[in-house]
Amino acid sequence: MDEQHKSGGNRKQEQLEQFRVNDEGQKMTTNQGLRVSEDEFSLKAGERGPTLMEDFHFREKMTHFDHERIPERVVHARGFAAHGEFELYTSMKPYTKAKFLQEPGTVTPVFVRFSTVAGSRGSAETVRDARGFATKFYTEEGNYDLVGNNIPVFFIQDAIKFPDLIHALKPEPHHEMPQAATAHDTFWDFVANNQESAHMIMWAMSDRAIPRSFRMMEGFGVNTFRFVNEQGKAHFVKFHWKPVLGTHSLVWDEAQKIAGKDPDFHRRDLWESIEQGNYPEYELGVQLLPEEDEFKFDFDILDATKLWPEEDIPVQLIGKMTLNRNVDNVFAETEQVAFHPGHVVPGIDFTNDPLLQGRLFSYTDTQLIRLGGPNFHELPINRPVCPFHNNQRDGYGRQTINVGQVSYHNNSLAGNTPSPAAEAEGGYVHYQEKVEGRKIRARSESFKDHFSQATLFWNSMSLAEKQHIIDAFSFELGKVKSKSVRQQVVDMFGNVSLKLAVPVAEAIGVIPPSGAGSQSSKSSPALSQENTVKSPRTRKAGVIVGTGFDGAEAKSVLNALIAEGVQAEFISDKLGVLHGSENTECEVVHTFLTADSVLFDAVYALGGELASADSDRKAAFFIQEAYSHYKPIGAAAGGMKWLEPQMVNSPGVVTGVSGSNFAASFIEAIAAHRHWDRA
Ligand code: HDE
Repeated sequence: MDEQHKSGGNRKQEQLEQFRVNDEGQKMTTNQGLRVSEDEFSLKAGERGPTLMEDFHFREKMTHFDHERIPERVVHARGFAAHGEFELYTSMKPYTKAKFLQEPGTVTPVFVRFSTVAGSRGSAETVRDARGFATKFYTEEGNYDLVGNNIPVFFIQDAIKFPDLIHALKPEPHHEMPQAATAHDTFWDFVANNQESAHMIMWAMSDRAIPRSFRMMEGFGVNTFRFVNEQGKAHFVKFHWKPVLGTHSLVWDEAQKIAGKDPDFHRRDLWESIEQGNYPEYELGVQLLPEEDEFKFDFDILDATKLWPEEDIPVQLIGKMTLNRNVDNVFAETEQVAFHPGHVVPGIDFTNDPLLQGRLFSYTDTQLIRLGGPNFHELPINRPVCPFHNNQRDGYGRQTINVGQVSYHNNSLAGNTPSPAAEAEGGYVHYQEKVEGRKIRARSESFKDHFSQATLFWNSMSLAEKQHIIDAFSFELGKVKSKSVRQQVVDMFGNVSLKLAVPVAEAIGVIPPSGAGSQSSKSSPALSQENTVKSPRTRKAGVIVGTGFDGAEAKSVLNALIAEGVQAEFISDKLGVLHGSENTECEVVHTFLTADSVLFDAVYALGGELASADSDRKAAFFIQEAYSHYKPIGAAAGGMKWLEPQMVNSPGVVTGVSGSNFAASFIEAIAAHRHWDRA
């Protein structure tokens, strides 16, 4: 194996380095390289006179500025990205000949963009929505894009319905409201009249749609792909990303408040984690299905509204991705990156999944308008790390200088090159699946069950998760003005479970559905976040502190927290250094004005004197709000004064004397993420 590749000597970073420019310490020039002598005043006819046409510096500067914006993505406009590496643990040789999946230890540079779907580029990040999870692997055989979401299924079964779905989901066209939200009439009208959406809606109404962090969400390829090995044998494959920190969510009230307090909450979390060296990690999983087993399930494996239950088809973890470098420039990298599920390498192929088939058209098409022409593959972030040669030429912004006379094939003047490569030379050969049929606009009967897996998802949820789903439906439909649409949706979800539909109907003033509802009791424990990894690492604890705090307690508790990877930040009524007993001091980095409990995972009430009774009220409110969001709260001694009596002894509230096992219990409470049994 190429040594550089094996060690991960990140070839993509080396390539990008050639394009990075640091302007610091340099003289200012025009784009032509001419040094500029004055940048404050335009060239005028007299000090109080009109600006002259001749002022090329003014014209260049202003023209460039006037053209700075490009269209935002039609979906997934709001996103944030990072660089990293993927290292293979387990050879996939028996299943695929993809080179980057052959030898354990192989390291491939990656670029990952996370996004919301509905909102525009400046929208808040903690809205209820699916999240995009798109990964570009810069492999030796060309770029491979795994363009996934954090939800394993999709709203529709056939790509032709995508424009309808998105029109219904985006702000309503007559008044352009609401922004980045599905809680409006057209979205729910679409749902009720396109019932294939039932399963995805269950996920969208669940906690999955309000992730705590990009670092704590799963990713899924959604569509069914195909692995093809050296011998030409194929397996169906579904891709998964499993976050090492587990899959965790916010609560809805908190998510809404964060949207105002810090609309950049998710990108800030990703950015800061990488800057601090807390590199986000995800394991890559595959579910593999031999072609012979295609028809062995009670759902169609090509239907993107269905998942493959992990208990039936296990997820094999084959490698790990680590995000270890922030971008240098969001526009150049995050905005200009162009993903496409059709960017594949030998050994990875498509299936007849009708959603995937349509995606294969849409992504390049959209880049042409968004990135302004056919040469977007030349942008530094999109360039493969291997050479590329063909007879494509010209177009806006062309950068490559193709030398020579010949730009066609077949030719004799260039020895008939560039020439197609044989399969053995790495030429991509499409899997020779046999297909036959009449030309027909129809959907297979095998795609017609829209409710069984929606019920499977419901059955798999814990009690708390079920209640969150009921609350989410009640919120969303509560914002729908059309009573008819509300009724239709409730009737539709009566097919999933009456335990869901009846309380929702009651909450939104429509008639509860009659009928038996689903009788299925099948569940898939892997779907519940109750069963995810629990870890205190990288959790953020807000430490409420005043002057004269207990220095001994602070030292012992904070050292214990930090040792487990918890990040502690001091909050008080003013910024600056505060002194505690035993010659201790701490630096307050947030005030009750600048911080809010929704921006923390846990609160530690350390104690000390605040400046006024008003500050004490603010400290108490901070804790109350965290409590209402089921967050862990710790108060050993001095901080007890800010806790309400009913909090003491309730789940996830750790009190006690410092020096006992207070710190250990508090850390355990932080790892648990939220304490739903508090309700
Ligand atoms: Fe996309 N999708 N999509 N999508 N999608 C786009 O491409 C489309 C679908 C996903 O961070 C667009 O470059 C169609 C499923 C992500 O840059 C566009 C259909 C999944 C991103 C497009 C789907 C996705 C996009 C808009 C139905 C999960 C953001 C901008 C057949 C597997 C990538 C762009 C990034 C972006 C089309 C459905 C994931 C218009 C037609 C299912 C993560 O081409």
